[in-house]
Amino acid sequence: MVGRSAPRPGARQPPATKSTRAEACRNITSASDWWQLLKIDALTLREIHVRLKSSFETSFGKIWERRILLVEARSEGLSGWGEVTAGEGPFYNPETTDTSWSIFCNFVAPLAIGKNIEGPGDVPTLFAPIRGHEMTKAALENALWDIESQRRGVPLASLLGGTAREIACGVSLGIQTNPEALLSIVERELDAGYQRIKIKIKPGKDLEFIAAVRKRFPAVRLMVDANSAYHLEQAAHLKEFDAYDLMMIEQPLAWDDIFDHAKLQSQMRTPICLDESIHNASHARAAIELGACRIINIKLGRVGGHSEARRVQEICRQRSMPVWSGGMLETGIGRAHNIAMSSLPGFTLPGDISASQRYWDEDIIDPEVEVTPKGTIVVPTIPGLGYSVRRKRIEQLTVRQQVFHAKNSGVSVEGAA
Ligand code: OSB
Ligand code: MG
Repeated sequence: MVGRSAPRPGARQPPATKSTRAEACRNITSASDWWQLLKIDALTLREIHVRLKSSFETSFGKIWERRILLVEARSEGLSGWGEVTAGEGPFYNPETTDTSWSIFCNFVAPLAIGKNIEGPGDVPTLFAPIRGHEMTKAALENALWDIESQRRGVPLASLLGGTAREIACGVSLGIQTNPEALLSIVERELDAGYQRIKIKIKPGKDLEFIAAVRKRFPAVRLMVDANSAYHLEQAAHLKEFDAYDLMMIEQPLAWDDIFDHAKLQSQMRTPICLDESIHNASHARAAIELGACRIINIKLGRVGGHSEARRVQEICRQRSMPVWSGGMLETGIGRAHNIAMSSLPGFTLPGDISASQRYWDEDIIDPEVEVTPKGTIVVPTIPGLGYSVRRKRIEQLTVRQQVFHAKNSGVSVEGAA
């Protein structure tokens, strides 16, 4: 499906009558209905404000209040949801909540609204003229995958090619003031069942913390994430990490580098995992062929949506490179998409996908994401995202929204602050 062009003029059109949700599902399930196009009738972009239960500190900053954009797409009575995973500032990657709002309203929505496409696999081609802005494009593409799985009456995970019934979960722990504070959090998360611990590090807050966790928990599956806080000149220091039996060090060098990571990997025993530098399947191929990493973190937003995420995992699987799903402090909508993606065959390592209650007092989906005592999430088996979206709660949290309607001639836009 990936890479197909937009529908040709004269292609058969979907029925003119407005289907109910049940009819829409029925209409598409028979094999003879393969031609039924996915019609993008309306889009709503919302900004919600939500407060994390506790602050989260990385090498690039500390966050407590989140400003998150949600995309709702509508097609013939069905509604699908996606989440923009950009941060509030351009410190993880160049996208932010505000750049995303602007790019979505000015470029992404106008390209998509009113279009009839064969399926969400056509979206990368549709958005190809827009360079970068992967997280913004991903939110809409993923919303359409949600709709497509409802149209076909299959769970999103199966539609994507996922086979796992449960996915393995780890936690990502922010930088703490001292090793003792970190140890008590690690203990709590291991008691909750999580299968691996990731700790955020930066120069001055690394070896002492790693050594303390390793000493107290000799057998724990442990990894670190530097979020680009080091330079190749610090290779001798980074090599000291080899003494602690880490599963991997995530993105030690620059956010846009692959080449220096290859130089560093050739000097280190600890596997390097790339996060920030991998935006698409071709970056993944370059990183693998250069020997820049031994593991890849796939973030659905960072690579532009489910289509590209599948291509990245496929390239990695062919080359026996393990992958896992990263997280971006998402609400339940982004989390549900990450769960579906993680059911794909290449995802052999525990991801940064943990329970809603670790982040939020109250999530925006029902049921909330829960983790079993053995540190897994059960992949939903109902059509769509597998969780219902709590529209009332979202409305309460919304600070601005913009609605785009397909009209016979062009687009109509309706905004509300
Ligand atoms: O590098 O994985 C990262 C959060 C924000 C930005 C970057 C990262 C992270 C996390 C959190 O590690 C993962 C999560 O629990 O969602
Ligand atoms: Mg990371």
